[in-house]
Amino acid sequence: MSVKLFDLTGRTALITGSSRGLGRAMAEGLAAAGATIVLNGVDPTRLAQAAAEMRAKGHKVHEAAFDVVDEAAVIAAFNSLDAAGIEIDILVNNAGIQFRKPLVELSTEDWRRVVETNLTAAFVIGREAGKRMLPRKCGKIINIGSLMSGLGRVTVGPYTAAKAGIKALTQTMTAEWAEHGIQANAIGPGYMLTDMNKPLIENETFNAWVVGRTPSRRWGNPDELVGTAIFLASSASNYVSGQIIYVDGGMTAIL
Ligand code: GCO
Repeated sequence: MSVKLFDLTGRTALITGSSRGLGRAMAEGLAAAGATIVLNGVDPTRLAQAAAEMRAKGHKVHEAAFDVVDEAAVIAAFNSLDAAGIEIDILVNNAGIQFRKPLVELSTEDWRRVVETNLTAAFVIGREAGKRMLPRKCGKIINIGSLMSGLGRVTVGPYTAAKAGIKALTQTMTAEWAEHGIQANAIGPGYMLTDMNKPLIENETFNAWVVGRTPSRRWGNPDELVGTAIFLASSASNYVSGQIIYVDGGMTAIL
C-alpha cells in the first residue's frame, strides 16, 4: 500500500477561516501533504501575513478575502477563482464563531448571527463548490463540526444547533453528490487550544472539567486535526462519505 494514497499533490484546497486557529493548522497540514492552498479570512492584512508565512515555507498559496456570511462576496470569490483557472478540489468549511449565553437571555439576532456563520455559510460555500465539482465528477468536502454536532452543553445553544446542522448537511451532500464522485465528511474537534476557547482554558473550573472528562486527560492541539483532514482530503477516503470523525481525545466515547 503506497503512501501516495495520502498525497495531495496537484489538488487545490479552499479552507475558510484559515488565517489562524484550526483553519490555519489544517491549511499548513494540507500544504505539507502537497496541496495548493486558497486561504480565506475577512481581514486582508491578516490573510496576507498568513499567506506570506506559508509561502516562506515553500507552500503554494492563493488568498481569497471574503466574509463567509456575505453571499455576494462568496459568489464573487468563486467567480474570481474560476477566472483565474483555480479549481477547488477540496473544500474545508471551517469558519465559525462562538457566542456563549443562556437561551433565555439570547437575542434572536445573536442566534441568527451564529447560525448564519456556522451553518448557512457552509451550505452557500458548499453549494458553490459543489456546482463546480459535479461536472468534474470528483471533489472532497470537509465540514468542521464539533462535539456539539451530537451533544449539548449549557450556554452554547445556537452553536450547538448549527454544528448539529453541519452533521446533517454533510449527510445531505452525501445523498446528493456521492454518486457523482464527491465525498463529503465532517470532523468533530474536541476541546482544542484555540483563541475561541481562551475564556474556557483560562477558567480553572472549566479547564479541570475538560481534563477530567476527556479520556486523554488534556486539551487538543489544532495540529492534531491535520491527519484526519489529510485522510478526508485524499484518495485514502474515496469510499468514505457522510461520516463525522471526532478528534476529541475520546470524549464522545465515554460517559
Ligand atoms: C464550548 C466550546 C466548544 C468547543 C468545540 C467542542 O463553549 O463548549 O467553544 O464548543 O469549541 O466546539 O467541539
